[in-house]
Amino acid sequence: MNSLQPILKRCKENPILTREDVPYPVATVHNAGVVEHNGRYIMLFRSHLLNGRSVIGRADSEDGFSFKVHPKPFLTPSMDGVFGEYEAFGVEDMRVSRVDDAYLLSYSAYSRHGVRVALARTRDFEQVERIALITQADLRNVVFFPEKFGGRYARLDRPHSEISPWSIWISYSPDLVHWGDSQVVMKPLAYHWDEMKIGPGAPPFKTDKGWLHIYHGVFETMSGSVYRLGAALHDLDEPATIIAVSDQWILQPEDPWEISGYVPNVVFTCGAVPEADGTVKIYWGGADTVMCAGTAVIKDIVSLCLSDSRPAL
Ligand code: BMA
Repeated sequence: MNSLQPILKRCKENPILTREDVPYPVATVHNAGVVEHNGRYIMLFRSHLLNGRSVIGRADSEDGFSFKVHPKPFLTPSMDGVFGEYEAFGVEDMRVSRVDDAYLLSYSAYSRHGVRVALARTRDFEQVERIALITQADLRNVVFFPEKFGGRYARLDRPHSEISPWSIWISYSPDLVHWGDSQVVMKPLAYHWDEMKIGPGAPPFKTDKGWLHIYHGVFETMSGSVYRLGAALHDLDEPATIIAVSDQWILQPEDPWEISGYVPNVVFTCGAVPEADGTVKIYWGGADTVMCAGTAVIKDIVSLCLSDSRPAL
């Protein structure tokens, strides 16, 4: 892979969604979960409101690249009960996974108590049912596997720690509410593009060689952090086992709207849509300001993981 023949090809219409496309006042459009539903692509994107707190908006598309935003936000902080207490500072970075006959929505819930992850569910993207706060503080970036393992749901997540660089963990649940059997599956690698911290990105999707997970990794430079995207393959039956992690990143900030914006030098994914033709559409926020998309051939990413692999732990 090199920048002349990238494995992940940027869409020439990038950025595909900006704040100018949103019919209510927002400062940014970024970090969106995306899923295919009834032949349409649904994007659930984060926006900073003009007070600096975030809400989730919805945009729909026929082709996965050209999106139209709904007139009202899809999810705003709850005003009631336990969700009201823990979402008061905003809702961020939603991921969407189809599991069984419903879509699971996980998002960061910010409050004066820290950041934790909430789980909601929808079947039609009209009615949204909040289910539970599924982590304590401080933890972000929950993505669900689309299938169960031994009857249990599985998720990847990213706890915060002062002892270890922030790493990717797996947890299981019989009912989506109670989670446990947690273990670390992948850690940042010293003096490497993801040495500072890593976190789950898009929900993993199935390939014939394993579950492919596009994650984010961060490197600290003299002028701040650089967020890039990488790829890891998890065992199909035992997702806690990582088969391979690509030594190289698959995307780094290069376009002007990735290098400069609300937070410079950031590409951050919350969603990828695998297609029947063997390609995958990958979506990322550029500089926490705009939404971008690109496509890759799935087997090229899998081959990169398998042919040029670094240790997971
Ligand atoms: C992370 C999260 C993301 C954000 C990224 C870059 O810590 O806050 O939502 O995209 O930083 O600013």
